[in-house]
Amino acid sequence: MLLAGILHRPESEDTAILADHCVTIRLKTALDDVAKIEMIYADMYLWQEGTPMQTTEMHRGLATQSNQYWTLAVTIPTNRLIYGFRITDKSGQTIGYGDDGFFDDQATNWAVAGHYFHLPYLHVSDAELPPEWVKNTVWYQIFPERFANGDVTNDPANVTAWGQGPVRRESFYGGDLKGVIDHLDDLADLGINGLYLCPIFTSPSNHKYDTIDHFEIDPHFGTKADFQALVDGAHERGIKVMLDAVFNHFGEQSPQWQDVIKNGQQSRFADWFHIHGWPVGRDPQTHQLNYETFATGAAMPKVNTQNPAVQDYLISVTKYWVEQFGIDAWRFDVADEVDHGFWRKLCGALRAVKPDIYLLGEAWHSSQALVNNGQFNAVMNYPLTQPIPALFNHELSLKEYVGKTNLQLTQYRLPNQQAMFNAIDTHDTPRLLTTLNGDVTKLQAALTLLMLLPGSPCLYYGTEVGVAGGADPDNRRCMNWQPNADELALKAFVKQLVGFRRAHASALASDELSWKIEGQCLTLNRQSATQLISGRFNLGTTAVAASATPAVLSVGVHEHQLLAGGFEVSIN
Ligand code: ARE
Ligand code: CA
Repeated sequence: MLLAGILHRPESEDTAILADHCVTIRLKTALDDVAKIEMIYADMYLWQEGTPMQTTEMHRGLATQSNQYWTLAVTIPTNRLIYGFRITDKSGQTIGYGDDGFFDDQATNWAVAGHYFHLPYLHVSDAELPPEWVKNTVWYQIFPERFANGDVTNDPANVTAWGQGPVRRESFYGGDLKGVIDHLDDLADLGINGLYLCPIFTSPSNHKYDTIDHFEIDPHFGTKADFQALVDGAHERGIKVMLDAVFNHFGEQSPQWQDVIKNGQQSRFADWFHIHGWPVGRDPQTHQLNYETFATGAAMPKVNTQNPAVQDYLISVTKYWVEQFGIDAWRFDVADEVDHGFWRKLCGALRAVKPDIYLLGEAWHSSQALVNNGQFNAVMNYPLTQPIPALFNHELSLKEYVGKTNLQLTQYRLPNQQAMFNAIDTHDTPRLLTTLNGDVTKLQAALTLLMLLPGSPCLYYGTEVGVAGGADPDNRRCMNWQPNADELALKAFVKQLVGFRRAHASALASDELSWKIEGQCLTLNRQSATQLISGRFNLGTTAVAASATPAVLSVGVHEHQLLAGGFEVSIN
């Protein structure tokens, strides 16, 4: 038995409280090594008084390229659990595995309390369950400067005509909040029920990640009255609203930073930033900045979020937009470069005013330390979504894709997995259509796979009408408000797909997920208590027989054949 491949850690992602009295236990072994695992468990006090241990066989769960996961959901009437694992490998060797490591699988050994892992008491509050509504949400991300210009009177000077390229770093096109309000019916018609707006607070740039005033709407975007109308209009249509907060840094034109420049060490904001020398600026010899920033430019001075005055200020900002305008969620920019202590205070303060708020951190990598632990419900789940275009571009084999995806699906507990923000493309990445070299069928397939995976999927504005674009800033082209017939057909498909996802949101949130690779056909099965949803993708170069069950959604199915590049979704 490959003991080195075996691992379980209590109160980690390996134990997920799903509800009161209900916990899922997970264990990892080496791939293709183990034949069977039984979990042996009890309430410690009842066991000490003579109640026998229970033994239940674990289920074979997801497999990565190197490991097999095994899971078991158990109901614990007393909420107290001690447990160990009896592991049998393919050669028939059996061992015990518990809190003090591996031991001989003899009845006497199992009578030693020290051999058991302990979950001394399950508190459902410790599960930090994300708000229920998130797993039923299909998001739509808007970069406000480029979505729609609803009010030309608030346009910045020298706007470029709508849709005229190329998009430059400094371009302005005049998009605003009124433009979003004007199209709420279109968005509701598309079927989305969450809106994620990139920053809208006062800032000199078109992207507004360099905030000047966190308490004001940028005048080129509109007024607070406009914003209230946007939130109310969205809510009337059942659409939640998420704003983007940039707390890792301020814009260099913020009054706080300007005060530091003006008053130096005497500034009351001197401790609001990470400054290592005076006067602030570049060292005349080395040309290095003597203060910390976002990335390496000078324009975004990094904020000292360990300073209690800064904490109070930023917390008041987030509460203001929740309490005054009723927003439903916050996305926190560069969350991974801000201290956990501050996030805990901020998230706690927000949950105190709105218990079902969705709090999302921006991080591009495995972020267990940011999820729960008093912090975010989820992170931006790029590690799960980025292999999707790679699959359809044949940059990953089917097996590699499945291994990578399963690895990501094991990174967080199921309730967080269901709340992960699954965007394939955003304002920070090339657009999906461009990554897929303009292939609309691949785009449809990629979006379908996204919608079949656990998590809260997001569409980047314009995806539904064929907006293309390379890396930033080309990925921020103007919304296409004059779609041609092909683009309208794509929009109709996306609408159907979003409708399908929303109709089956609870089945698609389950953790019963399995893959089947047959030649160049990849099938993703999502099994719920009542139905089996299957998505089958033909990544090969020849047609194969279509599934016997009529597809509820398909592209490239013709005369009972699933054509090369085609896909079908069926329900049994
Ligand atoms: C742009 C260009 C820069 C250029 C700069 C100067 O991208 O190359 O030097 O302009 O004009 C905002 C704007 C950007 C702007 C940036 C700086 O939207 O257009 O950059 O400000 O002025 C990493 C971070 C992640 C960050 C991305 C962009 O970890 O937090 O980089 N994302 C957020 C927002 C951005 C925003 C900022 C942060 C700053 O979503 O829109 O930028 O507020 C890997 C790594 C990631 C890395 C990712 C992308 O996969 O794992 O950590 O993300 O690549 O680089
Ligand atoms: Ca405008």
